[in-house]
Amino acid sequence: MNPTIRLFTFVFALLALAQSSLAQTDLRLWFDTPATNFTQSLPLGNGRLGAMVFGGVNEERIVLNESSLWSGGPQDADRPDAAQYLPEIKRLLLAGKNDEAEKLVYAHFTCLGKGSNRARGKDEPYGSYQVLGNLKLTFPTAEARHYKRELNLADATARVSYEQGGVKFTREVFVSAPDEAIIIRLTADKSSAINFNAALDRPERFMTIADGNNGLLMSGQLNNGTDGKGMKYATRLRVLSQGGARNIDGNIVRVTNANEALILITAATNFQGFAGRKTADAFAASANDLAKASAKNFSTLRAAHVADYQKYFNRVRLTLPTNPETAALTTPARLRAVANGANDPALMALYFQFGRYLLISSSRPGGLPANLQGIWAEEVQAPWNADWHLNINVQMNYWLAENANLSELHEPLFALIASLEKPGERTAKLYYNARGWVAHVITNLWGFTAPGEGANWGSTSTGAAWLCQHLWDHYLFTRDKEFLKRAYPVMKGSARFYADMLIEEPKNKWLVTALGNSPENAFQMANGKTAHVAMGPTIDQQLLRYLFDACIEASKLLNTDAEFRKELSAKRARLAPTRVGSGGRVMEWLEEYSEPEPTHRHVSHLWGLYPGAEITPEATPELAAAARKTLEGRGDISTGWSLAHKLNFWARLGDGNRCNKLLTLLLTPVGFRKDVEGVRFQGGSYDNLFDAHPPFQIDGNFGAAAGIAEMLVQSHNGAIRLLPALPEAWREGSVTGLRARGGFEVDVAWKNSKLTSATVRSLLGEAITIRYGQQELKLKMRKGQRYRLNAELKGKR
Ligand code: FUC
Repeated sequence: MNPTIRLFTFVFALLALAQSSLAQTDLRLWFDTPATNFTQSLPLGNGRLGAMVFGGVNEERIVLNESSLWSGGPQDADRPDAAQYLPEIKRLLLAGKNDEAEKLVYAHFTCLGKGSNRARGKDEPYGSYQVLGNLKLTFPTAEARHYKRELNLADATARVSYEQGGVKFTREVFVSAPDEAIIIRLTADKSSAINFNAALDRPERFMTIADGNNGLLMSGQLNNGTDGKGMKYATRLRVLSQGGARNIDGNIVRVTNANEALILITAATNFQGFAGRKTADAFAASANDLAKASAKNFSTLRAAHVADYQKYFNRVRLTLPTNPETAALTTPARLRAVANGANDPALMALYFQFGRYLLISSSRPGGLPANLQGIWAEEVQAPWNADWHLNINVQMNYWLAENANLSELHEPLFALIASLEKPGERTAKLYYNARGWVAHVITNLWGFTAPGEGANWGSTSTGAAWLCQHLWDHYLFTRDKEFLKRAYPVMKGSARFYADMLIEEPKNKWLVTALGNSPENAFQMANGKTAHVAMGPTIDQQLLRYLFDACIEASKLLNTDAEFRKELSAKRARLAPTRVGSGGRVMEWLEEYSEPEPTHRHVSHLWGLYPGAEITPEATPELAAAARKTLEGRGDISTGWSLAHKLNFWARLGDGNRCNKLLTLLLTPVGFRKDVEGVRFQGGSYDNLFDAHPPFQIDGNFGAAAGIAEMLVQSHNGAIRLLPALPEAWREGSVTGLRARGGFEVDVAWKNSKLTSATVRSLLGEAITIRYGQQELKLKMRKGQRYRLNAELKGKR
């Protein structure tokens, strides 16, 4: 080789190497074995229908879900005489007798009846989200080789493949939103090779019968906790096969010697509440969907699915350095490699996109919001009833909706919020004798707004305020005035409630919530007793500042409610401020109590740091320093969602390396470590990247994805910050399509840990300040205009 060519070859090789470490992130989760349990199976969904693919060779199990399949039913859980006890509860709180107040709350200010029945509400009126059933496919038993099972986030399809007796078998599974069906195709590379039986079952309350000459119908009715006549559902399966034979044997479909088979599954319930299909007849709806889907061929179904999915998914691309030593490993092995110290930023990029994938698959406009497990559950008694918890969890599910460019998918949460207004008005009246509406800590499909059954956790009264933050934040991102017109009355109703329930505390004459509860955390009083119920916990005050500000602003924008605005402004000015305690940490309550559990998973008093924005390093450096101390005191180790919350906190504090540490903890395989830094650690990731509380709880997946976006671009308080929390390990990379408040779309690229270029597209034509480190640029673009800037924030339109 002549020297010039050699030099070129060398340079090209170098370039290729640099490229390969930054290649487009592999968007696959994959395994070389079938799943032996739920948290190894692969989730698919269209927002309403869910499927978890186990991929067994001799028996395939696919767990089926339908998002409205809840037991329980509407109930009156409000105590009619609760308000009678409120004056005495307040008196005790004002006198510092929180433990006595808490006793009274237990006796008279919880919900009526069993509430969530300590998270086991399936046979109570509260109910539980339940599994729809299992599809079981049994195949002739034989040894398999070259087994592979994968979920590709690029096309939202799961694939299982293996070789048996020289024949390569493949299964493809996806859940189509346009065709409202779960679609499974079985193929082989030799003709007449496909043999299987298909069956449908569920743990209880089902009957499966033949449906025509190539299908099954599984139906039943769940317990409503009163007369047993709860939700009705129907699941239908149809097998379309080519070649060979097909017949029905009782409640089994048998396929023999086929060339190819297509299995279609549809399902519906008769839920006609605030969102979802609203079909009175589950039998008719599932039959209708099935008839429509089976009239199309596989490639038509597949093309429609991919196009529909990609219109959301492809909006954001994230590329982080690939580690050649881990890139080729199966997903579980990759998790273990990272836990053993390997650096794998690309796995974090995959985890980010997995979060986006899960939201696209579990939350679609017109549908129900993602619950504690999204839409995926294999039990009839799901953990915590897989309900909507309002003291962080359902909100965390939606933290990524706006910044990760999935704004429309936020809508199911708004539908849930609006649905709570009416029952919440009754709760507000009966408990607090207040105007407006309130929701506490838990809610279900049935409009539950009463306090939870335990005073220690169920008495947080600012669930509604936290929900309303999502309405305003959606407006801040989109500036959608029509939306604001619909959302404002709901926000106003919530603000009205709190405006009524506030009381004046004696020491500083601040206005504080009463009663309140800093989510689920206990404190020790001077008398040595432990309590949870308090007036004016810090989180409440931060939430109300946010809500009142939002209502004041919105009422101005909509030119309405001048009187109410005045009332809110006056009360807002008197809300207890966020304060720093003698230990230099943010105070969680009005008093400096000692804490029985200093590492408690909730870090509620930093709500103002994230998702709120009243604490920032720029505007409130002392509070930001106190927030740091608070986080150091709490420690990093906790449940999955708590790790995700801390990730967002550290992103706001601008500490990229700490974010990287939290992400590494989130990616630690469950059970891999017994303790970290001397603290018992159970959280992390399951093999399928589902977040572990434990058990599986999806909020951590969503919260972590939001946090990764927040590490790269932030947009609170009127400025877009580029790369505010970049870890050293993410030396180079790029992201495109993140959203910023004010209607902006942002792309960023960096090298050697420094910004190289960014593009800001203005969708609405608003003025904006761009920040990178200490540099600042004020920009005014026209609607639709884009601005490309370099590392010095200099650029061109
Ligand atoms: C909150 C948390 C718990 C759990 C539950 C579903 O109450 O405090 O850790 O995540 O929700």
